[in-house]
This record gives sequence, structure tokens and C-alpha cells, in this order.
Amino acid sequence: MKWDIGDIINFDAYPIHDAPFAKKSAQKLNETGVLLLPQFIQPPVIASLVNDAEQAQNLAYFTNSTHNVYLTPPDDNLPADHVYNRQITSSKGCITTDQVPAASALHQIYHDALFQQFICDVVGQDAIYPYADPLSSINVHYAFEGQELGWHFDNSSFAITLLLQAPEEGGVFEYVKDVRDADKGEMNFAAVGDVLDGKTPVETLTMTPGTLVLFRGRNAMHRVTPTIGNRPRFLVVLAYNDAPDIALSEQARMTFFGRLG
Ligand SMILES: O=C(O)CCC(=O)C(=O)O
Ligand SMILES: [Fe+2]
Repeated sequence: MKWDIGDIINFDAYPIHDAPFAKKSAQKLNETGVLLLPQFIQPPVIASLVNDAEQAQNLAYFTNSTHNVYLTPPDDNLPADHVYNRQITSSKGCITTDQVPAASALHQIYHDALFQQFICDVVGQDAIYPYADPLSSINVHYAFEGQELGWHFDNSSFAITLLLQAPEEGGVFEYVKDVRDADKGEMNFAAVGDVLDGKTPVETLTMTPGTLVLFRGRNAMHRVTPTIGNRPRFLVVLAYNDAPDIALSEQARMTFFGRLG
């Protein structure tokens, strides 16, 4: 089914084309590192996206490998138990853009000019672009019972997510702001170690299905706790690039999707 964008986005609650609203949203993101927009997508659309996600769940790729919080290869010059080399488990899986049905509202949202302009206004960029490869722009993430996304920093300066289905328990997004300063190359091993050891209080984001989240995860350490119960967590990541015609790196595609195209 092809939707009208006016039936997809909750424009009554979120006048994203309205300059003062966009400005207020940008301020919120800049001041707090996160912009949470509950009920951004209308319930019938979410119901249809949950149905699509269930249909495609057998296609999801689950990586078995571990990673450090910086999502970089280990450094053999440092001890194996050094914070830089501490290995973290992420067990969730995902499907890729080409596995999202062509008629899905996700493609419409992702490519919608008003939506893209709102994202630009909020993150303070002149333009954003889809990834050049057929995998990386829209991903649907699956976390079944016991599956999680371990502590990490994002490489990208901002991330956009849309929760489709929350588990009965668990699946909580936890974060600690300003743990490192990526642009200054400050990795802050002590603070990262404290978060990994559970010594630092964390903040949590409460998302309900339909909530759109913009998150600055480059310096904020974050994770999603294991799903508890039979209902899996389904979450969409909408990813854009700062420049046109750029694919996600081959290494990242192999890690996240298990293939290149
Ligand atoms: O699942 C989420 O809510 C966050 C996902 C995330 O942090 C990521 O994909 O980097
Ligand atoms: Fe992340």
C-alpha cells in the first residue's frame, strides 16, 4: 500500500515544516544531545511496519563477532584487558534497505523532502544524502529474547531511529553523555572503563512505538539492554551521509550485514 505522507507523519503534533518548531527542536538536540518525538509516526503505519518486520525477520543477519566501544580493531600494543581492547558483545541482527519492501512507508519517510529538510534544520547541515550502496540507508534491527546492543560510540555525528515494537521488558536505551571527545582524539579510557564496570549512573530514553529519536552518539556512550520476554524489539535506523555517492565502508558492511551488496 502506498501511503500519503500526511497519513504517515503526525503533522498535527509535529509541524516539521514550521521554522520555529524546527529551531526549537535543534535547540533541544544541541542542549541535551537527544531529541525524542513520541507518536511521530501514525499508529496504522507502525502496525503495517511491524507486520513487514515480522515477515522479513528470517532474512536478518546476526553477527557473532564482538567489538570494542570505539568500534575499531584491537591494538596489539595494549594489554588485552585494556579499555581500548575490551570486547563487548552485540547479538542483535538487522535487515538492509534492499530487504525493506518497495511499498514500505519507510522508503517514503526516508526520501521525503520535508522530512529531510527537517533533519537538516535540526542537525545544522545544509544537506544530507542516502548511502550509495543498496544496504546501509534504512535498516530494521531485531533483538529477540536475550539479544542486545553492547556499549559503543557511533562513528556518525547523529543517528535517527524509529521504534516499531518494544519488548515486554528490557530493550532499554541507556546512555552517558560526553564520555569522550572524538574530534580532539580524547578517548577518555578511565571514564569509559567506569561505564563498562557499571560505576557511572546512566540516563535512559523511554521510547514507545512510533517514537522518532535523533541522538548524538559520537561522544555519548550508549547501549540497548537485552530483550526480556517473547516479544522482540524492532527498531528502524535511518542513516544519511554528509556527502553524495558515498557507500558505507566494506569493512562495516561485512560486519553489520555479512555482505557487500
Ligand atoms: O537500538 C537503538 O535504539 C540504538 C541503535 C544504535 O545505537 C546504533 O545502531 O548505533
Ligand atoms: Fe549507536
